[in-house]
Amino acid sequence: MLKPRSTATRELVNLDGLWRFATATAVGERPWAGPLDTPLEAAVPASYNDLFTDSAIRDHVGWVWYQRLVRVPRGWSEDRVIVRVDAATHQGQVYVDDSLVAEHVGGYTPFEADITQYVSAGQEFRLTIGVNNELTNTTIPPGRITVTQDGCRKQTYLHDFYNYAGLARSVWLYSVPSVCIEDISIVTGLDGTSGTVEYEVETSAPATVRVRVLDASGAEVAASEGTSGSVRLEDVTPWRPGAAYLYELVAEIVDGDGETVGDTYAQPFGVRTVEVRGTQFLINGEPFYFTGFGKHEDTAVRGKGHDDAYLVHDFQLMEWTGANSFRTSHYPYAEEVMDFADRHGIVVIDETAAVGLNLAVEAGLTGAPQRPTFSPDTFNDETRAAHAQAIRELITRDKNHPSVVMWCIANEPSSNEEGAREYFEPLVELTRKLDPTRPVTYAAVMFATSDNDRIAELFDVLCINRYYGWYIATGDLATAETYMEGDLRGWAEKFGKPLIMSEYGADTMPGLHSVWDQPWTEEYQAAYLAASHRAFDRIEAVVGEHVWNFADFQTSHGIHRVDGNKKGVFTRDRRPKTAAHSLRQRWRELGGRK
Ligand code: BDP
Repeated sequence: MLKPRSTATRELVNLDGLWRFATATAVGERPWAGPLDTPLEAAVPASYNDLFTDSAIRDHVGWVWYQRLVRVPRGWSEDRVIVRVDAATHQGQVYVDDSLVAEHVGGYTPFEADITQYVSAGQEFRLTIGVNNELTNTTIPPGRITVTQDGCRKQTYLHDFYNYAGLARSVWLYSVPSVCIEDISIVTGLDGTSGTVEYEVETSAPATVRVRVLDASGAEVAASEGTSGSVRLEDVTPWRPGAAYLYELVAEIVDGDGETVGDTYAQPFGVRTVEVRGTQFLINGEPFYFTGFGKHEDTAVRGKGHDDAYLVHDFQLMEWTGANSFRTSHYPYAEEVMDFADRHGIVVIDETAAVGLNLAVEAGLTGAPQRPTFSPDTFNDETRAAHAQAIRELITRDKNHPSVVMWCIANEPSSNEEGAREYFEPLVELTRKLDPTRPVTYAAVMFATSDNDRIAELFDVLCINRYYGWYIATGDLATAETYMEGDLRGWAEKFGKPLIMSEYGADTMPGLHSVWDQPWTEEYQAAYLAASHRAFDRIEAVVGEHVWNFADFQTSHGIHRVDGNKKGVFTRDRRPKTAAHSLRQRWRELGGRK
C-alpha cells in the first residue's frame, strides 16, 4: 500500500484537527446516521484516553465515534476519491454519510476506501469513524474483557503499556486518476560500485508503465519500461547507517504515444543490503553493531498520538546518546517515523503488535493458575490468522524502507511452551515468503532459555530480553553480570546465530540517588547497564544492545508500576537520567562497530 503523496496527478487533503467525539455509551447504536450529538471534541491525531477528565472515557471499553464534515475539492470530478486512516486502534469503521465504506481490524496499520461513488467534487459529506479498543484472545495484541459484579466491562491485557486507543495517526482524503499506480516494490543489491534495483509496479488496470530513477539531487540516473524490471546504478551511493542516501523511483503510467502521463508516483528508496553470516549482522557487507533502544509511541496527553515535534526531538536524543538504531516495540510505528529513519540513517527493527502471547507471564504476575498459552481456548488458529494478517500488513506497508533491516514478528511469546513451534513455524514461513530479503527475529522472554526454547532455530537472529539485576538478582549486580553472561553464552553456543540484547533495563526514579547499588536510583540504572555491557563485551555473538526503554511510558495500573514504567533512560518529558550520559560515552566510542 502506497503512502498518500501529492504528485502531478494526485492531490492530498489532511483531515487532522478537532473532530466531534463521543463514546458509544453516550450516542447509542447508529450515531453515523446524523450529526453526533455531543459536546465533546477530540484532537486527531491523538489517543482519546488522556484528553478528557472523565474517567468513564479513559476507561471506556468498546466503540467511540469521531465525526467531521469534509469537502471534496472541486477540481476532483474526474478522479477517484480515497479516504485513508493511518491507524484506528484497534478496530475501525468508516462511514461516508450513512454508508459503511471500510472496516479494519489491527490498530497500527493503515486502511483506506475508495469513496468515489458516495461523494461529489465540490460537495461536503459527513465522515464518521468508529474506533473500538477491545482486545480478546483472537486479536493482536491479545487481551481479555471481564465484567465486574456491577456489570461494568473491563479490559485487561498482557502487555506492559497502556491500551491507548483512538485515531492516533493522521486521516487523509486524496485523489488518484481512474487508472492509477497501486503499489511499488523495490529490492536493492550492491555489485562492486554499482547498485541493482529490481522493481515491480502494480496498476489498477493494465497500463503502460515507465520508471525513472532520480538521485538525491533530482538528476535522472537510470530508466526502464514495463511494470517490472531491473536497473543498474553506476557509482551508486549506498544507504548506510548514519549516512543515509535516498534515491527516488518515479513510476508513471503513460498513454500509447508516451507523451501523456496518466499517473505518477515517486517512491523513495535506498540501496543497501542486509545479510546474516555466522554470528555477524552485515549491512552492505560490513559488520553492524546495534546500539539504541526499545521505544514506545508515548507522550503525555497525546498518548500514542503521532507528533512531529516529539519525532524530531526523540531522534535528536537518540543521536545525542550515540544510538544508531531502535526497535518499534511493540507495534508498527507511524509511517512518518519510518520515513524519518530512512532520511536520517537510523536502523530499525520493525515489530508487529504481537505482544503478550504468553500466559506464563500472566500467571507469574497475578498468581493465578497457569493456563496453556497455545490451545483452542486461549491463543488458537484464529489468533494465528490475525497474527498472519498483522505480518502481511506490516510488510506491505514497510517493505521499501531502507532503515528496516529486520522483521520482529513477536515480543516475548511463550516460546518454551508446548504448541509454540506449531504456532510460529507457519508465521516465519509467511514472513520469509513475503520478504525473502530481510532476516526475521522474535524477542525471547526471560522464561525461555537456550535449553527450553522451542522456536529459536526457525529464526535468523535471536533477540533476547533479560532483566538480571532487576526482576532477578535485584540489587546484586555481581550476580546479575554472571547470570547474564552464562545465559547469553548458552544461546551463542547452542545456536551459533547473532544475538541482540533487545531489552535490559531498570526502573529509575529521576532525582533518587545513592552511593550504594540501590534499585530505583539513577546511579543504579547506570551501574546496571555497565554490568550488562561487561557481559555483552565478553561474547562475540552479541551484535547489539537495545536498552529498555528510551523514555518512561504509561502502563495499566499495577503495584509494580509508579505512574507507568520508569525504565526510561529519559523521563517521559525527555529529560536525561544519569544513565543517558554513561550510555552516550559508551555508544559514541563504539560508533556502531565492535
Ligand atoms: C518486558 C516487556 C516490556 C516491559 C518490560 C518491563 O517486553 O514490554 O515493559 O519487560 O517489565 O517483559 O519493563
